This record gives sequence, structure tokens and C-alpha cells, in this order.
Amino acid sequence: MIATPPCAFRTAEDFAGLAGDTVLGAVHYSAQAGPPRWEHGRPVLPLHMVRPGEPEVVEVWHTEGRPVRVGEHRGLLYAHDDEVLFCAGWIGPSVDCGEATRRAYLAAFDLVERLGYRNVFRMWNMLDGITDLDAFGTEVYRDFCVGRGRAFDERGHAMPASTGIGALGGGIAFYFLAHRSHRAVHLENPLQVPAHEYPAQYGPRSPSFARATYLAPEGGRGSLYVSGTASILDHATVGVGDVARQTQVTLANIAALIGAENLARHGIEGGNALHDLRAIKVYVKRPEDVPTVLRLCRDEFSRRADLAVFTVDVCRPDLLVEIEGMVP
Ligand code: 3EB
Repeated sequence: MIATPPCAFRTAEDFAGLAGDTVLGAVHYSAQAGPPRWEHGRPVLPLHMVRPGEPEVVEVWHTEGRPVRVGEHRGLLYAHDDEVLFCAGWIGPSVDCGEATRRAYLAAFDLVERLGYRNVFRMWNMLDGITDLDAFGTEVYRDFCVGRGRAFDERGHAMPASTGIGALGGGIAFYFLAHRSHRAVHLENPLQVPAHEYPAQYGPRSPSFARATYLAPEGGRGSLYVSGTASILDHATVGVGDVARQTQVTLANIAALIGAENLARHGIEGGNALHDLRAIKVYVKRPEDVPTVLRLCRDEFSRRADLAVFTVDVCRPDLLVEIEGMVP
């Protein structure tokens, strides 16, 4: 039995040719967004995060051969294999995205309760126009945080590792992973204020996520899921206007988060370095900054890691880069 569902980044052609029974679910980064759909009998979430000329990527979450069951719950499409649940939802463009987010998250919490996958260990949220003003004159991300925060409060659910990032179209989409039996240990970063304690200057409701989540099997080594991480120290953006500095601060934040000292602080043995990261996603706000960001990343990351780059907005107007990954 393995502790974690393996994740691989594939081309659209490779995904089309995959045997469906090795797949739990997938996320298709392309030029079109919409609700999750069935492909190979599995939930696939289409995201508009690829510009003309950039390659499409399919992020595939695999299963280890146990039978997979699938279903639909209030617009959420899901698949589970008795250990891991993959679930995708689409909020779409809406006037009140906060309330729509609250409802979608409540449906997600209903689902994990009902199916018995209570250990939610990783969530992703992709928001079109993330820093634009919505119908209420509030930034979309801030309204999103209000709705998401209400859902967490109402269900009293622990906050897992997460990503909140821009998209090029399609309203709000999200997906998450949950485990039936493995405990989820949520980590904070000593270099950063917990996101749920950000002061009010960043919005009426602080974001509901942990900096990382460690998924712990009964015995042996677990796997570590690193949230979208940016150039934030304490709660402040550092390196405003300087993409190289922002990339360095972001990498240092991740290194501190996954290193032995911080794991020990959370009662976890071992320690990881940047070259242990896999399934890395790098989000860069300005396309012209991609070479600079990638040069700094390639010095630190393993050549064996799958790495995808998306040129999308980040949740604060002054953030130029955000990076995430996992240690299997
Ligand atoms: C930050 O540290 C950068 O709202 O789910 C990173 C990861 C960020 C997750 C989220 C937001 C989220 O605040 C932004």
C-alpha cells in the first residue's frame, strides 16, 4: 500500500491514450474552462490557464489498482478508491462569488462526511480576474475568502494546504484530495504569519489554508503537500517589483517550511529540501519574467521533477510569482 496518490504531468495526447483504470482524476490546463466532465469514466476539470502558444498540461492523479468508484454530488464530480478521494467543482462566473463559493465548499464538506473521506489534505482554487473588482466593488479573491471562510466555520473543518491563484477565464474552479484513513497534519511556516491570521488590510476575511499538509500513514513515512507559496514574510509582500528577489524569498519560504526543523516543530520526523519536491507548479504573473523565474528554480529543483509553468495573476496585485509542489 502506498501512502499517496502518484501525480504526473502529461501532454493532452498522452492523457487521451492512457488506460482509464490507472486514473483517479485529472486537471486539464488548456485555453478553455468549464464544469468538470467525465473522460475515461473519470472526473476531469478543464481550466483556462494556458495562453496561445503555451503547451497544454494534464495533471493526472493515479490510483494504485484498487477499484475506483465515481459519482456526482450537487455539481461536484468525484472518484475514490477506498483510500483517496479526488473531487472537482466549478463555481463559474457569478455575481455573488462569495456566496457561490460558500455553497460549493459546503457541498464539498457534505461529500467528504458522507463518503467518509474526512482527512482533506490538499485543495486548489483557480479564480478568473482574481484581483479584479466584483459587483460589490471588492476584489474577487477577498469575496472568495469570505465565502470559503464561512463554509469552514459552519462545518468546523480543519484548514488544509491550498492554492489560490488566477485563471484566464471561467469564473472560479476548484478541486481537492481527501484521505479515508491517513491523518492530515497541517503545517505553518515560522517565516510567515498563518494565513488565517492575516491582518484586516488584506481583506475582511483571512484566507482559510495551512502552509502545508503532511499526510501520515499508520506507520512509515508520509507525504508532504506544499501550498501555493509566495514572497511573503510575516504577512507582508517583499521584493515588490523585483521578480528575482520574489522568487528567492519564495524558494527560501518553501525550504524553511519543508526542512527538518519545521517538521520537528509539528512532531514529524525527517526533513526535506527543495530538490525533493515533485509535481511542481510555478505561477508567474508577467510572461516576460518566466525565464528569470525558471533559471532560479532550475538551480534548486531536481531535473526529475515534473514542472509546469502558468502565466496567471496571483492573489495580491504586488505578487509576481507563486510556487507549489509535493514531497511524495
Ligand atoms: C499567500 O501566501 C499567497 O487562498 O487558498 C497561497 C496559497 C495563497 C493558498 C488560498 C492563497 C491561497 O497568501 C496566496
